Amino acid sequence: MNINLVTSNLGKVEELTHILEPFGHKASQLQVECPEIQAPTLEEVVDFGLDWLSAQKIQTPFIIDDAGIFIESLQNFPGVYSRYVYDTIGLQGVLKQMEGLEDKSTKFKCVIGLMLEDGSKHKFVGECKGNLIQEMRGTGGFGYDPIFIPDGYKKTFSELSPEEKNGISHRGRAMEKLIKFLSNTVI
Ligand code: ITT
Repeated sequence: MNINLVTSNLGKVEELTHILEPFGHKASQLQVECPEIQAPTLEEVVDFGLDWLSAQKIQTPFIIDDAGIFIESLQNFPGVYSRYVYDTIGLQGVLKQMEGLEDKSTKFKCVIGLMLEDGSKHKFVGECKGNLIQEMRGTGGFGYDPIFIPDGYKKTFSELSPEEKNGISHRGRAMEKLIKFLSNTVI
């Protein structure tokens, strides 16, 4: 199946393509200026995005991906504001907020939205728990990857190979559900 990936984030394009291609799906990036809504959950952002893009008659099937990092000792901040925080105070600013905080438990969450040719909308959710560290490590991945160590690992997402990250990440888990769904329901 040819699937459009509606995102401006090249890191996501790489990861999503890497996951889809072995299953025979061809992925292409589509950059569309989509209005950012303020909503309390990633799910609501994705619902809005699917409806808005569908109203623009974007070629189906397409996928959108909304993700964020939820830091427990900061009451799950930045969450839905992860992009804004990354673009403003950056990783250094986040690390500064974490100084002196003992509990660095954090999770990544990803919600993938899929719009099919028949107009049906589907959402797939994946999470990955772990801890922040107080410095940046590694060169791979993107976004918050250099400061996040997934549970059970000693390396940051940035130090893991793309295969290793996809195998355990929030996005990888959400995509596993999407792939299973596609193989069961679409010819
Ligand atoms: P699109 O909305 O165009 O898809 P975006 O970069 O705005 O791209 P998000 O709102 O989903 O994407 O991402 C929020 C922030 O979280 C942003 O700064 C991302 O770089 C970061 N992020 C998302 N997924 C990530 C991942 O797997 N690892 C590290 N950071 C991630």
